[in-house]
Amino acid sequence: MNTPPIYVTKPFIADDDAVLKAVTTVLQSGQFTNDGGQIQALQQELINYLDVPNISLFCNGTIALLMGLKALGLKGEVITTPFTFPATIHALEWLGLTPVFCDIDEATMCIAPDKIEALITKRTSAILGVHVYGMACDVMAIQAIADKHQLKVIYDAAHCFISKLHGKSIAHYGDISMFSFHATKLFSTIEGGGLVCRDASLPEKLTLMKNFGIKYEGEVIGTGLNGKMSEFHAAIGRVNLQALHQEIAKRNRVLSLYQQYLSGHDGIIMLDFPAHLTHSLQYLSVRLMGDNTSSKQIRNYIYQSLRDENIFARKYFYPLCSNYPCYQNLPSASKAKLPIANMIAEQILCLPFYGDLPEDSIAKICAIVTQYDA
Ligand code: T4K
Repeated sequence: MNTPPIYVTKPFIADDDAVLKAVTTVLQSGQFTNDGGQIQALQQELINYLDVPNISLFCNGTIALLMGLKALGLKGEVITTPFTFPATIHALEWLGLTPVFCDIDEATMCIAPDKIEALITKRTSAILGVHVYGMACDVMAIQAIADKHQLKVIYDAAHCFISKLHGKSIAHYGDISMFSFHATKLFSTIEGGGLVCRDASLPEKLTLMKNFGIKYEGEVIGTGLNGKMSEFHAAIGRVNLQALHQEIAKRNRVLSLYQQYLSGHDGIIMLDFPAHLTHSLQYLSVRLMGDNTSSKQIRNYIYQSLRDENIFARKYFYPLCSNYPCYQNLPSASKAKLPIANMIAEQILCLPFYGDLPEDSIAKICAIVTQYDA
């Protein structure tokens, strides 16, 4: 095969000179990690960019989520969605919390608020929603349920760095929101993650937790781990943040080309962002319909047809977390209780989506995708 591969994404990074200069600055400073100047600067720049009250930085999104859940002191059961990346559910399991799977809403593919209350027990301590692909959970309905039952609300906002809901960053909703700054994310520190907290006292607690619980030299005041972001990652993040507007403009162009090429095909459903939610520009997912029995087959044919052309779409998030061997025996994991999630996981395909994707590649991808929906 001669054509170069096209992957689901291509990491966005600022130009080489800016990155090398940033790395050199860290090298010359002699401070490579442990809460140095780059971390402090990136933290403030992100607070300004997102217009959020605080942000704590971590070595990746998974550890950020794990530490956020721990900082909230959750116990027992957490109601969550099966339609997510494994990290979301594993973070619960690693803390000894029991995930209770709730079905998803067909339009948003996020946790279905009308199905949450039936799952609440005396052991429930929180609701963990995922803003899948940047579609927002119904944050108002979820908060109302949480208030009524005195539950915490955590959002996995890994896909939503630039998402604005009702005019403000999506991280304003819930007790804690987690961003991933992985290389595959729109804004990246190569590996990295961030937590935005409603409770203004939590960031200080998190600073201790991600540094072994060390307050001062010789004084450990709690159980901590190592969740720190390095100075190199922070420095690269800073130059990426400055250049991000370029990638955002390019992705908007790619998005509108996909919209043009895929419009008019009833069997291909693109994400429908409501007026009060900005597009996250993170994934280009399509739901491939067909009749009830054939949608999985169609999705898999298209996936394979693309691969045959060296184009690597992804089935995020198939299989569902509730169908993994480590979770499938949970009472809430039964397929009969999660009909929408099980259906959508077999229909979804994330197509290549990044700023430098050329129009002829988009046209080729869409020609393959639409061949089953004449
Ligand atoms: N919650 C949610 C809802 C998430 O989606 C994620 C991560 C997390 C939590 C956890 O956040 P982190 O702890 O990762 O910060 C990728 C990413 O590794 C993962 O961050 C992301 N979600 C997930 C949806 O996608 P994989 O297993 O698909 O990665 P991989 O290596 O197959 O990469 C996908 C494609 O990207 C490759 O086919 C090629 C391209 N690529 C990737 C990398 C890493 C590159 O071109 N260059 C690269 O350096 O998980």
